[in-house]
Amino acid sequence: MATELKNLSRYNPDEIISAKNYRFAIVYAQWNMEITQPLYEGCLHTLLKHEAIESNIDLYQVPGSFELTFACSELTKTKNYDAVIAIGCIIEGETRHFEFIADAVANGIAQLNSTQSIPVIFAVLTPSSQQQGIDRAGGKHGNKGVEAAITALKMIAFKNSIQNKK
Ligand code: DLZ
Repeated sequence: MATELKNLSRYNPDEIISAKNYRFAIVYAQWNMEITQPLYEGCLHTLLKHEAIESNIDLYQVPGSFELTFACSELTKTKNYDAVIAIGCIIEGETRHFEFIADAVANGIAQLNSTQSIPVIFAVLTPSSQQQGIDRAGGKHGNKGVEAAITALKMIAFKNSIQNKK
């Protein structure tokens, strides 16, 4: 799945619901912050651009991507958010640590999505190099944080559409 061929940072804003009535949590990992920070900023600016109210967006930090699952799990259980957005960047290293962390967080967040009813958006990059991460955090391949915000709004719209059919 080549992300360079599917850059969702470019989208039609008219097709996206207003974020005005919704509450968001953005959780980002402090590892590789030179990448997670612009991802978080892109995400935040996009929610605000779509009329989210600043006081309805809470920011949380965790040490590394591995901790994102715990944080998102707590946030879906204890707070009244409409969407939780998990941001991390795991850069491939010389050992298999990369695989363990990437698998754990992908599986952890997938499990949250199938066991509770708040969408948890997966904005965790797994680049082979720092440059690949930078390219996707406001660089030549867009900003995956922007895409995460749009995905959150699309999932809220999806949930609304199901509830309206009840
Ligand atoms: C330990 C570690 C390593 C080697 N690499 C990364 C990384 O590239 N990106 C990331 O977000 N976190 C990394 N971590 C930290 C783990 O996610 C976690 O914080 C520690 O293993 C402690 O549980």
